[in-house]
Amino acid sequence: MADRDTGPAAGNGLLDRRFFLKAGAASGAALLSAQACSADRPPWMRVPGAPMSESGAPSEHEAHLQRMAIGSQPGTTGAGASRTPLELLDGIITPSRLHFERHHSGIPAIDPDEHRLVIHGLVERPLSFGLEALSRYQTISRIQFLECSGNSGASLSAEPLQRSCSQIHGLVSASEWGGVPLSVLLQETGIKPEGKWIVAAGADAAMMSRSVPLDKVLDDAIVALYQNGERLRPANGYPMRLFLPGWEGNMSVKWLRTIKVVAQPAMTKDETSKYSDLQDNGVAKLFTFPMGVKSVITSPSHGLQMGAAGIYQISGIAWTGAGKIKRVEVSADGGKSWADAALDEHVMSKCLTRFRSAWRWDGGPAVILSRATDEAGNIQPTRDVVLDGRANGAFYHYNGIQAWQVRSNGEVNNVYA
Ligand SMILES: Nc1nc2c(c(=O)[nH]1)N[C@H]1C(S)=C(S)[C@@H](COP(=O)(O)O)O[C@H]1N2
Ligand SMILES: [Mo]
Repeated sequence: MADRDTGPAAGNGLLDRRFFLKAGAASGAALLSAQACSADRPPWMRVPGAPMSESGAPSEHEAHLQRMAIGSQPGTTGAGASRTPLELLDGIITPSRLHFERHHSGIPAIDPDEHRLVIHGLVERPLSFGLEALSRYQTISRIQFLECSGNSGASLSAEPLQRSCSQIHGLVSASEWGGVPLSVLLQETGIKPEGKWIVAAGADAAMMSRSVPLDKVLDDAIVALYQNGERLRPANGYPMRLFLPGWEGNMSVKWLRTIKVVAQPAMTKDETSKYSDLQDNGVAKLFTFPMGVKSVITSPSHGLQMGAAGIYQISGIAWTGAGKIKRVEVSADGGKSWADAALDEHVMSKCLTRFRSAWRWDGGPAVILSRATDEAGNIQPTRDVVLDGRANGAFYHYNGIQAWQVRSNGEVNNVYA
């Protein structure tokens, strides 16, 4: 095995990203003798298996795979969030049942036959669309992420909180979203020349409403009807939601009910008192729409236990509102040296990208981190850079580098590096 270019790529045991391709040497599997292969058949091979079913469910052995850190505002039931268990998943698609949820007043019980989407305001012809009418248009689908701009807000805490990756960063998920381009519906209604924004509102009791510039709407906004091939789940906007690829999740209004074309943003509560970032100088930044370039190592991460010293895969997800992820670097020595991680085959615009690095852990303490760069040239900032100029308590739009400290006993802690 002389010609391997799979040696060290950076400090503290980080190996070349082609290590797993070339070496195949990491295997933790035990070698078997031919005799052992013909050993007694296990019980499940001695009886016929279970029959078919109308709808699938995860293995009973995977019952721990659930949404995490579910919390509601005091005095409410459905105003809160649940998080995707990032550290227990691989790949880039979030199973629909594990997509994070963020509701301001719970999940409305909408009768799809009664629900209408009304487009009005500065249009030539106000129109009302039922689900059936919408379903006649040609739909498109794209695999893209949705991230709450409150995601990772826990990283603003003065001391690093000992929470899992999903507890800190689990307000991001990716799905195949299918639906009708909003531009197509606006062609039907026509837009008056003064129309420059839309105000989208939902059919929930919170009547979430957000202003969206028309450029974005005509670029890639869709009225989503499908999530991973099936109709939207109620929690994610059934029967229809606005989906704005790459932009802060709050704007992707669920249970979409009205779209009003307007000349100026409406300055709703959700774009002024909330989802804005107060600066040190007392001025609040409004309308931070695209989500910043970001990555996080999902494994190893806090709550996962390392075994014996040896070869490990460091794996995680990266994403950006600016388009595609171009590069992810990983460090195993607290940021002193970095090596390029391998990106999985599917690197798509405004989607999660899976990255992987090979690491020879020597069993000693180590601080591992990841840093993403996107095709627009944006580089994921350090925590200090994100915090610079922010007022205390301003917590939206955090995209700083996440560091995990691996301890000699195999525990993994959240640290600031
Ligand atoms: N109508 C309505 N739309 C909404 C919300 C809401 O509470 N009501 N929450 C918003 C927020 S803050 C986010 S992050 C996303 C979450 O979408 P999800 O629950 O499908 O993950 O929906 C947005 N759209
Ligand atoms: Mo959100």
